Amino acid sequence: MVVLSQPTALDHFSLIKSCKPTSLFTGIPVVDLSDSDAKSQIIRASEEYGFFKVVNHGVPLEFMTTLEAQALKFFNLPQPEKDRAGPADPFGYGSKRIGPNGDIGWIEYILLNANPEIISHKSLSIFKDNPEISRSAVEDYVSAVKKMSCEVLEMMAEGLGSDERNVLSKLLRDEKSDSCFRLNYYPPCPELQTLSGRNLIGFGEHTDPQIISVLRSNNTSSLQISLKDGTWVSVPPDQTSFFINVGDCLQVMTNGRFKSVKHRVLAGTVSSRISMIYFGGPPLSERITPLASVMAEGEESLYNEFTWFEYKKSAYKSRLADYRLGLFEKS
Ligand code: GA4
Repeated sequence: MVVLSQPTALDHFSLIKSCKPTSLFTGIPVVDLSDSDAKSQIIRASEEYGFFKVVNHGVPLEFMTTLEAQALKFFNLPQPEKDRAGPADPFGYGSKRIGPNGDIGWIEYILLNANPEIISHKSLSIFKDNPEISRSAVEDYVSAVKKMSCEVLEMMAEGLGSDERNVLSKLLRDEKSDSCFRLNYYPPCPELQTLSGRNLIGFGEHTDPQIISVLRSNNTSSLQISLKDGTWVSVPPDQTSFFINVGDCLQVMTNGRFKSVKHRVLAGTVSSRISMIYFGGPPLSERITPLASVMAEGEESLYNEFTWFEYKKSAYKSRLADYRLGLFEKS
């Protein structure tokens, strides 16, 4: 039996050998969205890291701080009150269990469908039953972040030589876009101090299945990304900026030119981490194939064609750390 109710028993959680958590990586590319050269910076960063930070992004700081404060109020509620918003299936409140296949992390979260019609729907129980988090704060935040994500995708499309500037952004703007939004809370784990030389996993290593993910966190440095050579590095936090991840679909749409970035979050000993992530995905029926503009003459797709529905179905059968694109690679 899996014992999840004893936070002191860390036996069921993943522990990894410490990897110099204090050394922050100084090489994360920073893209100033107001810079005339932003699109080539985005392309370079997506090729080299599949990850970059954006500044001058235009999302009001107030949207971030308001939602963070509300999320903290919710996560600080007594457990039985939070449990009423769960279990996540996949949407709703979740604690420790990530996905349907046995992945466990030192985390609590709320997962929502990011479709504006669904968020605004009167019957959505999360806002009815949990007044700590207001519908308007989520709407303001998600719509501003989605707008900025579309701008980034438009710069990307231009940088990739597409003459259709909205070839990527239209997938997020589509009313049937299958995007989601996640509030993650990583409680501090004081018992960690006794785990000399080891770290507790908050959210295990994985790549994001969608096109693009846009993350904002508080001032904690527990997010790590894996570099091309496989080394894990810690991302210096910046609570006024956003971090962008290339997702699996974008890897396919660039025929492997951009790599979807492997990342993970470690648990902290004293401070709690809070992050908010918008996952921009295409409509379920969308066929995911390389963009014409990325293909050299005679170049073939590295992947068998699939729809987002097929990919998502297969993702939900996988474990978090699996290389999900492997099943779709041409042999
Ligand atoms: C990773 C990215 C997003 O958080 C997410 C996750 C989803 C979930 O938590 O329900 C998944 C995970 C994520 C990938 C593989 C499957 C599905 C948990 C899991 C084990 C919401 C998503 O879209 O894919």
